Amino acid sequence: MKLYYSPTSPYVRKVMVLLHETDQLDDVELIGASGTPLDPADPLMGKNPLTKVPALERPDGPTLFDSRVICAFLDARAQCGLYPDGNARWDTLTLEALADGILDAALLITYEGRLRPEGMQWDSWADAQWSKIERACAALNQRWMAHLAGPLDMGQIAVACALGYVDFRHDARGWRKGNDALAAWYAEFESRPSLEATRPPEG
Ligand SMILES: N[C@@H](CCC(=O)N[C@@H](CS)C(=O)NCC(=O)O)C(=O)O
Repeated sequence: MKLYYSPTSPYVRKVMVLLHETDQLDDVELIGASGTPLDPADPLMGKNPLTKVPALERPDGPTLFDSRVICAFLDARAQCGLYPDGNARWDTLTLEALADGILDAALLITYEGRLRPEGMQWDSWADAQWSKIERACAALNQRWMAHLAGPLDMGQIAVACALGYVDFRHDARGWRKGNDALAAWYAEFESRPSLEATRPPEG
């Protein structure tokens, strides 16, 4: 299989952490495909019409996207149970959606600052995206700590990748304030070898 990837993409990181945790790294060749909406990555043309990473090309089926689909596929392939059966599955999927929502908002702030010409940037809009992240972090801190402390699942991996990206690009906004339990959980979780091996490079 070929994984179209970017080393700084937090969505790709979800997949990479899963590959580490489920011992499937050797089954995937990494193909660099960093791009932006303004400058789509060439290797993704014909693979993912949305020209986003991650995308997973398979020898025996259509290319998969997005990160949630790829993670569910790879987990099923290795039968690792990172998406549990029964009622717990809906909690895991909701937690992953919450984490991806943090990422979506954080990426929009990044694009606003990096891609939009300076005179056209709109601080209130970026602040409104940040409000989503604040509400999501508060929800994690208040309602999801028992789940985060439980057996490893894809929801936890997604939350760690989301918080890692917020640290990476928007550290100055200070997501830890008022979220002590979440910050303590993250401090421990990010020391897992799979998280350490996939930390984004500076820049
Ligand atoms: N919902 C998608 C989001 C993927 C995404 O936005 N990836 C970014 C990199 S972090 C990208 O490829 N952006 C290029 C673009 O938007 O054109 C997923 O979960 O995989």
